[in-house]
Amino acid sequence: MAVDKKIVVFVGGVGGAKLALGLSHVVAPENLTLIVNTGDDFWHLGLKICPDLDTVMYTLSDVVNSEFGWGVNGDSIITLDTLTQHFQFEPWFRLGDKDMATHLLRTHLIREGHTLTEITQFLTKQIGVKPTMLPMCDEEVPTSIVTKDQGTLGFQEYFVRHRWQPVIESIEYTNHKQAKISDSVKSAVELADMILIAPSNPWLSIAPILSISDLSDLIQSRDIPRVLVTPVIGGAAVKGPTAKIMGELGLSVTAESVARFYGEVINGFVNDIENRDLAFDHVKTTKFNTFMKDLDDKIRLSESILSWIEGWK
Ligand code: FO1
Repeated sequence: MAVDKKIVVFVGGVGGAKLALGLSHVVAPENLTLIVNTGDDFWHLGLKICPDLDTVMYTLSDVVNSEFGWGVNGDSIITLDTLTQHFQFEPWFRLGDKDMATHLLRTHLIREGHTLTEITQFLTKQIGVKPTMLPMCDEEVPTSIVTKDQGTLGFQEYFVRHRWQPVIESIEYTNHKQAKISDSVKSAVELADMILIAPSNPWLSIAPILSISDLSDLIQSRDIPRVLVTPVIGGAAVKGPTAKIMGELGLSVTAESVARFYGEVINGFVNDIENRDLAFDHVKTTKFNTFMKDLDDKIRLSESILSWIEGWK
């Protein structure tokens, strides 16, 4: 399938990376731009860690750890084990030895004064990712989780250290009003023929992107297909805490709740065959099997979405 439209995809971590991989097999690289969440980024052991950027980068360069969905395939943890054995330091965030190379180089380049956009383009091209990958912005805009029982936690403390078990009261996106849309993100959105929102967690992965200064307005100003792929299938999320968070935020775990959350940002919705139909006037909908367990599923879903959008009048 030859797709000659310019496609921008907003994407978070593991779930979104699956669709990004499928699209990368059916869209020419010069026509595909992935704008990735950096609200999960943090500094750990002196290193700048960008989990979602790395998850997408490793997935598209075919080195991702397929069991976890993040990290590098066949990685060891000799450095972390040494921290424990020699210094009784118990790391709670698993950084593999091969993965560490990415964090070392990125941190070095940041200290040299390069922007995250420049660094991401350098790392992705070096490792062999063909589509353009952009961080949502160059500034740090860390997501914090206000919990009922543990106070306010940094994103990775909530997600990894506490295994997303604390009950969420609210989610805070910090510094997002001061952060600017980078020139690269702005021109990608302005030139796009269609925008897709990957089936990533709406509150933890996509909302941080949309919270950046005027990005949400810019997206809505584009009279093009702006299509969400459901992250909810049959009343559950495929992986991770989406369903749990929806319950804690007082929402029913349905595709409809997710579509409502995005409001006017979307005008198209790819629902799953297991979900109830949506009835929204301003949103065109279709239904596919959106569960992606292998590469064929990812390619098939990508092709189905793009052919459906091609048929829009
Ligand atoms: N997720 C975990 O559940 N445990 C980890 O120890 C962990 C380490 C890790 C290291 C590098 C990286 O790029 C990702 C890592 N992740 C880990 C995944 C990541 O924290 C989350 O999946 C995302 O932030 C949510 O999208």
